[in-house]
Amino acid sequence: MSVSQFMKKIVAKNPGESEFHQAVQEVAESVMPFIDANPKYKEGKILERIAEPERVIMFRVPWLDDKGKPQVNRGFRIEMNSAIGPYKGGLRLHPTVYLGLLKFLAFEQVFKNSLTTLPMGGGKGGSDFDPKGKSDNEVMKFCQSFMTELQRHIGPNTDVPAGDIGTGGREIGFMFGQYKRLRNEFTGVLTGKALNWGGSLIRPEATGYGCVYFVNEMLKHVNDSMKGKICTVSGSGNVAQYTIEKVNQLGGKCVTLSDSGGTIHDSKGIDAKKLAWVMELKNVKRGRIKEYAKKFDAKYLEGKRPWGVKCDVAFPSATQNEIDGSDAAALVKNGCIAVGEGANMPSTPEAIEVYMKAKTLYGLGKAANAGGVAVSGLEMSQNSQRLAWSREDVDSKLQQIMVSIHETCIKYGKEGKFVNYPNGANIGGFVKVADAMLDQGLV
Ligand code: NDP
Ligand code: 2IT
Repeated sequence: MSVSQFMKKIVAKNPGESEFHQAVQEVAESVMPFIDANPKYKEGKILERIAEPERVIMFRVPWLDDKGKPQVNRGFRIEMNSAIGPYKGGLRLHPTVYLGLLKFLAFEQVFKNSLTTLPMGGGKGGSDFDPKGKSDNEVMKFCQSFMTELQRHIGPNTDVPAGDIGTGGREIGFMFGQYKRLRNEFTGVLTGKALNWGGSLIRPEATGYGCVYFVNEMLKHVNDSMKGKICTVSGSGNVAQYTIEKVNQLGGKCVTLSDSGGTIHDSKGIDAKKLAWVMELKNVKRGRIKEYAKKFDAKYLEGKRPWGVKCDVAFPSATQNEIDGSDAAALVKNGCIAVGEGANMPSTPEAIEVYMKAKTLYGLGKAANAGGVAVSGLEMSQNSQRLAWSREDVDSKLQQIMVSIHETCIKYGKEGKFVNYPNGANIGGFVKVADAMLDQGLV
C-alpha cells in the first residue's frame, strides 16, 4: 500500500481532524519503506492498528464560576497505545482543544515515549477550558470536576497524565488533591507534582533542558556547539523558560520570547535576571509578554511570531504549526542552521520540506522534546520506590536519555553524511512499539 492509499483511509475514518492526518502522514512517510522491507509489520497490520486509539474517553465537565453561574466544558482522554507501558502523556487546557488535536498529540506521544527507552505507552487528554482570565478558585473548580470523571479511567499502572499547555504545577496540584480524595490512595497517578508531595527534581526544567541537550548533540555531530549561538525562542511558558536557562548555561544567547499576543525581541539577550522576571510574570502574575518590552527596553512585534529575527538556532516552544513554509524560508535565509522543537509538531509539512532541502539540523518534536516525558518516567520510578533522587542524578539520566535518542536517530536516519532526523525518530520509535504489539498478539 502506498502512503497516499493509506492516508485516504485515515482521512475517511477520521474526518475533520487535520492535525491528526498531518501527524500520521509524517510518520507513514518515514515508516512505509521500512515496513515494506520488513513484511512482518505489514502482515500484522501494525501501522493500521497504531493509528487507531485503543480507547477514547469524552465527558462533560460542569463547574460553577465565581458568579455562581454554571459553566460546561468538554473533557477528553485518548488512550492511544499501551504496548510498552501504561498510557502516559499530558493534559492540554486550551480553547482550541478538540478530539482531532488530542489524537495527534497522543499519536506523537506513542513514538516519543518509545524513544525515551522507558516503559511508557502513549496517551493525551485535556479540555477546551481556557485557564486565561480565570481566578484560582475557578481553575480549582474546573480541575476538581475534570478529575471527578477522569479518575475512574486512570491509575499509576493504567494511565498517568501530566502537564501540557495550560496545565502546570497549580492544575496538577488541584487534580491530584481530587484524585486522592475520591480514591483514598496516595499514588503516582500524575507527574509534574510539587517536590514536597512526590514530584521529581528537574521535571519542570526537563523539556527545555532536554531540547537544548538534543540540539547540542546535533551540533556536536557536525563538530559545532551551542557556544555563541544566537537563538530565537517562541512561547514564554514552561518549555520556553527552561530552554533559555539551558542555552545561557551552555554559552548561547536567546533574543526572543512570545505569547499569543506577539513577540519581544531583545538583541542584548535574555540573561538570568531577565529570565527570573519573566518567570514571575508568567508563572505567578500570569501577565502578557508585551510587558517585557517596556521593562527592558526591547522591541515588541505585535501579533508577530519570532521567525523573522536573525538566528543560528530556532526553538519553537509554543504550539503546533507555528512555523509555516515562508517562516522556515526566512529562517534559512537568515542563516539558521538548527531547529529544536520544544513544542509538538510546530513545523508544517512545507516548513519541513524547506529544512530538508537546506540540510538544516532538524530536531523534530518527538525526539527533541522527549526530555519532559522522560523525567516524568523517572518521577514514576521514584514514586514506585518511594524515594527521591538528587538533582544531579536526574539531570545526568536526562542527559543520557537525550544522547541515546540522538543515537537512535543516527541509527535509523543516516543517509551518507546527512542525518534524516524525522526518519530516524519515526522508525526508531516505531520498532519497539511494533515488536511489542507483534509479541502480544492481535489486541
Ligand atoms: P505553557 O502553557 O506553559 O506555555 C505555552 C506558551 O505557548 C504560552 O506562552 C502561550 O501563549 C503560547 N501559546 C500556546 N498556544 C498558542 C497559540 N495557539 N498561539 C500562540 N501562542 C500560543 O505550555 P508548555 O510550555 O508546557 O508547552 C509548550 C509546547 O511544548 C506545547 O506544544 C506542548 O505540547 C509542548 N511540550 C510540553 C511539554 C511539557 O513538559 N510541558 C513536554 C513536551 C512538549 P499564551 O499564554 O498567550 O496562550
Ligand atoms: O508532550 C509531552 O510530552 C508532554 N506534555 C509531557 C507528558 C508527560 O507525561 O510528562
